Amino acid sequence: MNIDSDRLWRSISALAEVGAYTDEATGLVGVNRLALTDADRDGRRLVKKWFEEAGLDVRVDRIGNVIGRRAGKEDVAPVMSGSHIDSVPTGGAFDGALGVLGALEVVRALNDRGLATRRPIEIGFFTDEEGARFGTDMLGSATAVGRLALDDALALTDRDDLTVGGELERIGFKGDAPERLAPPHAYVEVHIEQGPILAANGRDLGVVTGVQAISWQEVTIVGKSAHAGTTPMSLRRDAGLAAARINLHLMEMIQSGKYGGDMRATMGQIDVAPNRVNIVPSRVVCTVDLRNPYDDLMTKAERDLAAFLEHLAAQMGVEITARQTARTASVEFAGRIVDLLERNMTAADLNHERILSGAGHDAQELASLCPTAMIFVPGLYDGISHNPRELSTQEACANGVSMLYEALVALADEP
Ligand code: HGY
Ligand code: MN
Ligand code: MN
Repeated sequence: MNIDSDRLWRSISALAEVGAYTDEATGLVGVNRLALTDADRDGRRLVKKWFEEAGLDVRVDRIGNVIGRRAGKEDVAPVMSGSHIDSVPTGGAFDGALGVLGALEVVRALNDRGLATRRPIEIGFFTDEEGARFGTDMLGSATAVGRLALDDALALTDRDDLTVGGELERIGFKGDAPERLAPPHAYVEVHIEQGPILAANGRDLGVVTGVQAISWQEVTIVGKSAHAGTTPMSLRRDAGLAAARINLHLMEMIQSGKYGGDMRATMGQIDVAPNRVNIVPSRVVCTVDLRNPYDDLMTKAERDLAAFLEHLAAQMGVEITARQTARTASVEFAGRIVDLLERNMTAADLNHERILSGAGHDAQELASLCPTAMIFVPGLYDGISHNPRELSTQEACANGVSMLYEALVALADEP
């Protein structure tokens, strides 16, 4: 095999210890490296050290992305790979980490062989891909490609009103390298699938053709706190009930089929105030995460939801405001990179299929700069992710990273 499977697995296991926690419900050990926390800082330090030990010229940019450069024979546009090492609070060892450590393993394998490539190879991890703390996903990579303005990104705040800029400063990763990337020659990312398809179809790997549209909204509902015992139902302005009706309406929208058969909706965050047993809730801040492979159906769903919120506010006598916190259209990856990955997997006798990504990834941002595609590695337990049960096998990860090696080396020798 062109990479060292044991070394890859050791790196994945070592990084998984940073931010490790025992999940109360299951007793499983998961990963909590929420963006720009001390755990993320420790993970960043570890991986940056590994980058330096691999002889890379490492830079930290102004949004905290960390990129390592392996010089090529010629100083031309690099081939790039990477992902993220921040996690959701209930994460696993593979989401993001596999892409960063897989890219590092490719560099380490090239170093073992003393193999020089025509083009430089750059590998890295992008800041706050998850968006679970500061509210918008792919923060670092979106800033690197210019979809988000640096100052807006630095000013984003978490629930405690701490800013991205302040937290980058605090953990020592507010770099001064320019964050805007010059277009790489190509970008390839390996990632765990985070879904059930590849394992169900008995595939070794997936060739990712693109990413579905993503829409995140923060919905604020303002009603009136009142006594739970004395206040007649007809006099209530119950923000908690309004949130429940919105959540139910999301399910009814899905079941209507009007937005296609693949739309997904999630109310992942529900903060209720005053949050006491005998007080009618006066205020709820909740989130709506919509996903749809089709942009037109996503736009239709957003529009219909906005109309429902207006109707519900009038009907229940509450105020409802919605703030868009993330919005990316569907992205189609480059056919020539998809074809290259498929050819390599066929040559390696690895059973594969084309797959659309249900999750967002840094690759979808890089796709606006250069020819881009992804390799998916199947997960176990229906590919569960954003859950400490997230798991893949050493063999599957090695297969994915081996195909990453083939792709990066081929692309790095292109004229
Ligand atoms: O939400 C997503 O799709 C990704 O995990 N950030
Ligand atoms: Mn990820
Ligand atoms: Mn994730």
